[in-house]
Amino acid sequence: MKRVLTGIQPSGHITLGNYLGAIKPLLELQNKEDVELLVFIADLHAITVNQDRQQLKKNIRELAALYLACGLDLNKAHMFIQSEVPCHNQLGWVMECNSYIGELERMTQFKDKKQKQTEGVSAGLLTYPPLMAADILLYDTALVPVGEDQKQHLEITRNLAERFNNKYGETFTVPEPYILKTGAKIMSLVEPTKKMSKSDSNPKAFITLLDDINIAKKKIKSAVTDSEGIIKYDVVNKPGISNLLTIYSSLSNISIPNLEIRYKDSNYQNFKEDLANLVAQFLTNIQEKFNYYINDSNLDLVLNSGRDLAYHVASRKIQKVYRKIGLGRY
Ligand code: ATP
Ligand code: LTN
Repeated sequence: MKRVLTGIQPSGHITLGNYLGAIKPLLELQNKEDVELLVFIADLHAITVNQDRQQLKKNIRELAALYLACGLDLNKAHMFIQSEVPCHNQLGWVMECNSYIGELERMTQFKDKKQKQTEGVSAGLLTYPPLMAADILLYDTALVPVGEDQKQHLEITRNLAERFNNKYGETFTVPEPYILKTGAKIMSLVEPTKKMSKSDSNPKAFITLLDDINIAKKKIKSAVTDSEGIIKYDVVNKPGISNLLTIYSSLSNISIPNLEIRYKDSNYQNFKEDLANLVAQFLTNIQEKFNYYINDSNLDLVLNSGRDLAYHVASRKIQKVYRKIGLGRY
């Protein structure tokens, strides 16, 4: 049985980018036989930048309900909150001690987020990848469904696993990223050469799964395109329309070439109208389910049982790691 694991930060509501880049491939894997999914809310990662206490608490709960609303099957999946399983911090420290400052400073996400920080850069922003490596390696994860932006973090995770295995003997499974061909990098609706990000200061740049339906439709209709008026996929010269084609294709499972044929004689207005309706339909469906799960008292039971299972698996790995290193009295 293969173990599949992924996490999302509760730094805001999940965007269409998060869904298409991380949740859609997760659901695809869920439908295959012989997999066990571990899905978690990466709250320890979220505090690498400033978070408001009340908002963070709310985001954590809403993210849990959103995972379920997206179609997580609890017969195959376990969902938990990262900070409730202290083994993540324990292995995180070990991974930090096996990482080099130079390799962490080269991470694109660190460089980007460092630039955006106005009130000083936390050390956690730099040591984020070893914590992410710990998240993955604790569970002998085989596959990690993520968006394109996390490829570099997966690479460092693989390096850390191999480095540890070489130094202390076989301890960790070396994981593979699982990245879809279409939808792994959804771009901002305002600046289509920039990644869509839930913490963007301009809310017109992203659509969240909990956006008001009419506002979401407006965001699609006002998305930046170009003045050529031809619906053609060309990331370099036409990043805006290419991004909308990617969103359309990922949501409908119609290939981009087929969409180009379908809209050959059409215009941006009609194309955007159809996409806005498709997005609206998708969001309506998720939001109906979300409203059910967020008010369901079972949500806590699901999170409790996910936490217990995660702790059971992860604490055994921690003991093994501590023993190999020579820590304490193991
Ligand atoms: P933040 O803005 O707080 O950094 P984010 O929106 O970038 O957050 P994360 O929580 O960092 O999202 O990422 C969760 C998952 O969603 C990761 O697997 C990531 O690769 C994926 N993801 C994030 N943004 C996109 C995007 N624009 N397109 C496709 N996948 C994405
Ligand atoms: N780094 C990811 C979130 C994340 C994650 C993980 C994803 C933290 N730990 C482990 C997959 C596996 C992000 O938010 N960009």
